[in-house]
Amino acid sequence: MSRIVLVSNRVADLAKASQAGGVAVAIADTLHARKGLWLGWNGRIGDRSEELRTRPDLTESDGTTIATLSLSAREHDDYYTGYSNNVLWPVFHARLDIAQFEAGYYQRYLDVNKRFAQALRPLLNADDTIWVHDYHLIPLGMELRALGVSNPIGFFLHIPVPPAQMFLAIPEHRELARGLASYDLIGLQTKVDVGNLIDYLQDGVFGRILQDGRIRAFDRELAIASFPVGIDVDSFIGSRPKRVREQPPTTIRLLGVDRLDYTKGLPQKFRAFNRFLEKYPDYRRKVTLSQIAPPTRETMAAYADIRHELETLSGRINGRYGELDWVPIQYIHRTAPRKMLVDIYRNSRIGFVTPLRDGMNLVAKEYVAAQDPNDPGVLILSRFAGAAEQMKEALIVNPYDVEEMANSIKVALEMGLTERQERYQALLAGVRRNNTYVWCRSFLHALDSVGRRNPLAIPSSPSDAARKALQEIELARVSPRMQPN
Ligand code: ADQ
Repeated sequence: MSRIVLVSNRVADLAKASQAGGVAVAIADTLHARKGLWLGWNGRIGDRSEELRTRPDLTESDGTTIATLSLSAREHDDYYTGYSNNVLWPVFHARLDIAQFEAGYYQRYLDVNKRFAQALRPLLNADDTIWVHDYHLIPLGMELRALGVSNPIGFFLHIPVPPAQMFLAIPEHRELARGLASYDLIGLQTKVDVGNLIDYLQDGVFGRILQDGRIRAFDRELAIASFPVGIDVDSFIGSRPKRVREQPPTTIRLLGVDRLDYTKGLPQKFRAFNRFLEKYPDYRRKVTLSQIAPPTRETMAAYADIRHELETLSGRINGRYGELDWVPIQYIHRTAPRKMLVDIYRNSRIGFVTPLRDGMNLVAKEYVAAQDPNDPGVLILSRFAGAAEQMKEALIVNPYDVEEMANSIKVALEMGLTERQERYQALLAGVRRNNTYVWCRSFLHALDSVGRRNPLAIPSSPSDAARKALQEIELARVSPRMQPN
């Protein structure tokens, strides 16, 4: 089996991957099984001599080579904060209004991608399979091709693809499209994303759909398919954990767990809870919204604004409805240890997951996996989370409709045990079917098919992809940790 070479903006700590529970655990297992290499930014900012800038630091971890590079302060400002997070992140999440198109970040974004490619080139073997992750590295495949790399290269985008009209608003959209066309396989979270990208390639850069389903653009042929990201289900299921202390003990908990990001719909969620308390006064003192929202990207204005807005909103709602022995909104602005998170998921009657737009949203899947089968809670899920494409048995809501969300809280609180169990069982079956190992194996299976130069059979649905991957896993008789849930 060929070696797998992974490239992403940051490199995860492989020793701690199993605690992370999401995509990191499957990637760590794959790298281990295929004796891989992982290249990324080491998180440090500092200028190095020209010669050292393309020579990564190499370390070995359990048979995997970890190669890391640092960024200069200007690269960090323009490649990471600037183009990746102030242009691509907002546009891909349908926020054209806050994208900083005119700031001139693109050139350094391209330069860093070029430098990553130069650093990787000497480390590659002829039969390596290369897997590039996420929006920070769209041009990487093109830069590798320019250096003569002909290995199979796949790209997975963790965030959503916007409708074609929004993609066209990016001044450098053609260059980005040329970068995307350099890959053999592009993996996206949902079928909607696949449709959006194909529409854009057809409308924006005259791409053509070929008979085998691949797309021809910029004289290259590439496959585009959905591979929904999953979780390591078993790390969220266990013996019943001891209950976390409640406030007061009889309060029913609604739970939100989201990075503090303007895409996660937190102000709308707080307003919906406010409306619920206003409209259904009998529930006051009986229900608490616990929102755990660790800070990210704090130096950016849009993130400071959302933090300020949430502090004001929670203060206002708590001031209006709170009592000496009851706080309506517990707003916690930090990361919770994973073990504690599992306990909180299990002891929350409602998982309240209402992003305005999200590639997938793993919290929705983690919440379901952690439930007590005898007394499961209810998932309220935004229709604009990628997860909604698969998790149809959740209470699906429009996160812009505060009234609908307020009503859905009441529906969830009053749902009978039988209905809760039926929905939970159906949701859990889906979360198991499309777990993180299936995601990883099905993407690599498809990419390896491209590498063998066979006409790529694009899976017609995620479940087909999952089935194929499962068969392959069974045939390969891999170690127990690699087996799907
Ligand atoms: P994120 O935007 O980070 O990921 P998400 O999928 O929800 O979003 O993953 C967050 C992870 O962080 C979850 O595993 C969650 O448990 C953890 N987390 C969040 N808040 C936490 C807290 N307070 N304490 C501890 N852990 C916390 C991007 C895309 C998503 C896509 C993922 C994976 O934006 O749409 O689902 O990548 O592809």
